[in-house]
Amino acid sequence: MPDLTKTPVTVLGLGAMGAALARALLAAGHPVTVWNRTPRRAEPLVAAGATAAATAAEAIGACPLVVVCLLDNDCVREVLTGAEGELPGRVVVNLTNGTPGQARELAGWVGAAGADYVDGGIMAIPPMIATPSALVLYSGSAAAFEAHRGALGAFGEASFLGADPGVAAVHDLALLSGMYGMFGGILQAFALVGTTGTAAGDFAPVLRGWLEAMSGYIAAAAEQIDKGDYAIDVASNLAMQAAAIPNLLDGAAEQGISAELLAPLARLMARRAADGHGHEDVTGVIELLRV
Ligand code: FVH
Repeated sequence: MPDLTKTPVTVLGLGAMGAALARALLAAGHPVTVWNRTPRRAEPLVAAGATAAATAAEAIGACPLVVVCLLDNDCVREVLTGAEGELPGRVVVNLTNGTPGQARELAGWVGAAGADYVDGGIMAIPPMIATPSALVLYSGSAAAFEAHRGALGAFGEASFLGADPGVAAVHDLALLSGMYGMFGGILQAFALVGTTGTAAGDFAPVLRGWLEAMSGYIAAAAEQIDKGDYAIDVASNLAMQAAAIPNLLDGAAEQGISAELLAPLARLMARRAADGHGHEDVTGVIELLRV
């Protein structure tokens, strides 16, 4: 049974993530109204206690807090445009992945339609929602975030990053950039070692141990970047690394593996070393990213 003292919440979008968000709100006792383009996806949530709305407009009209989690921000704009008349007085929390520019544009559009806007980035996969490992980044209307901090806390740790609606997306994309860089390296490693007949499962603990040992680079790089000094505490200088990294490309080619994931980084390292920074750390490559 929903707790009638808790804020009623609408969830638009019942894909893997939207459904997990709706379930978390139900588990926290909120009355929940759901809408999805394909209505049958609402059925398990209705069985769990949610109310299904026939249209997005009906769903938005049902609750003061509207959580949106669709495939992309084109869908969000399309769905909200069709329900614009119900927006005045609502708080829209958009947890759809997107760019900072999209978030700022949506904030302006939603604001002009009479609703408060908070953008969000979910740093979790659906099974992590409502566990202590889930982090959700928010930015936009501080008053709207504070008013609904309790409900948003149902998803996991809620971190508010400021009034610029684009900031949460920047942090989200930065964290995902780190993740995809790691994924790329991991795939390259498995592909390369697989050419020797080594099973991925056998290599996995070795790779994990190595990456964990190298994770200290995050803090070391942060210190160099914040000081703007890439020559401090250099354990393995760029000249050495720039000389070694072609071996990663050439060795992959010898083994019949593409090195296209690594080639751009190798090019930047060579450029930075050729620019006279060989005595510094690889961290200085960040200067070439600041175009
Ligand atoms: N799942 C994850 O691991 C990540 C974790 C971090 C955050 N992302 C972002 O969350 C958004 C939604 O992701 P999702 O996992 O729920 O995605 P799907 O399961 O593919 O569901 C997509 C929903 O979007 C609806 N939809 C698609 N196109 C339209 C449209 N033109 N009009 C209205 N709704 C649309 C779709 O509806 P249907 O196909 O069931 O009718 C789903 O509800 C996303 O930004 C991730 O990057 C997830």
